[in-house]
Amino acid sequence: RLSLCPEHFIEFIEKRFKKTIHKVKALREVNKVVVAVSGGKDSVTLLHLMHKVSKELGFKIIGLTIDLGIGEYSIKSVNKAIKNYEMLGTSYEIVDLKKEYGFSIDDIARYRKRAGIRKPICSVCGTIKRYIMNKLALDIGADAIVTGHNLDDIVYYIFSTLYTGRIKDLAKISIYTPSKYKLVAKVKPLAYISEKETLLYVLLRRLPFNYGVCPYAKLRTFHEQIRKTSNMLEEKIPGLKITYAKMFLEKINPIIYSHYVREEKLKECKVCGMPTTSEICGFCKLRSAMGKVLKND
Ligand code: Q46
Ligand code: ZN
Repeated sequence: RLSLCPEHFIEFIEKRFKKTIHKVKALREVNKVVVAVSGGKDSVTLLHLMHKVSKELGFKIIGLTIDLGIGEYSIKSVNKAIKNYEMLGTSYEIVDLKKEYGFSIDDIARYRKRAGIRKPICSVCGTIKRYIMNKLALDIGADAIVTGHNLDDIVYYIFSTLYTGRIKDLAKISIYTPSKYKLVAKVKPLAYISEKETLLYVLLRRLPFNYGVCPYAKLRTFHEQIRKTSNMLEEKIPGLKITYAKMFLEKINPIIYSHYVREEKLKECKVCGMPTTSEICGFCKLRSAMGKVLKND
């Protein structure tokens, strides 16, 4: 409900960001942190805020951008991410999915059915991103990975897991996931900052970002409906989204987590050595299925 001038809005966002980090005690005693940067408004905001916090708390950040191979959208996203790294003088890694692993997200969209992949594109894309983030963090010995999930994403996860009755997934929603056997800790420091606020932040600070939308995002119709509905409610009841997310993450989640989540035993994937609950990890299965289809094409 605040009316702020540009300067105080920027200050307000920075304060909220730091407050979240201190609250979840996530970035204490870390030396190296991977910042996942797609080049969109959320991750560009994340990078600039993390850059500031890393100087104050004394740790090193390494940007990670994955070139997913989604036509023009990926070209623009990677370029914007690099512009921001160079602006800040941050070290970074670009992982080209096609060059590194032989397939792109566009290949998945085209050959998904032939490869026997039943999951929606965005769900496959999520698996790929999580795998690459964790692999890089392990390879360089990072203590944590921070991602640009914002308040709207958190509200959506809560709503969709509740709606579909995925209680374990609901219980796992959190701002901070500690590390366990070869899975590097994950932090979502933008959890209490909305997408409208990250957009304002990058615009007011005149930061380069890709304002385009991934062409596959339109396939997420349920996601879009929830987004529209929660924004409509927010207009009528300002502050609803943040109250909803805070109540869930801070009051309800700790109770249901201890009740529903049992520690799964992780082991090394027989192909790549990364952590998995089965013999071969989801990423290797996907890579092998895509490899076969692309070889025969
Ligand atoms: S990049 Fe990947 Fe998103 Fe595009 S394919 Fe879906 S998940 S929409 S954040
Ligand atoms: Zn594997």
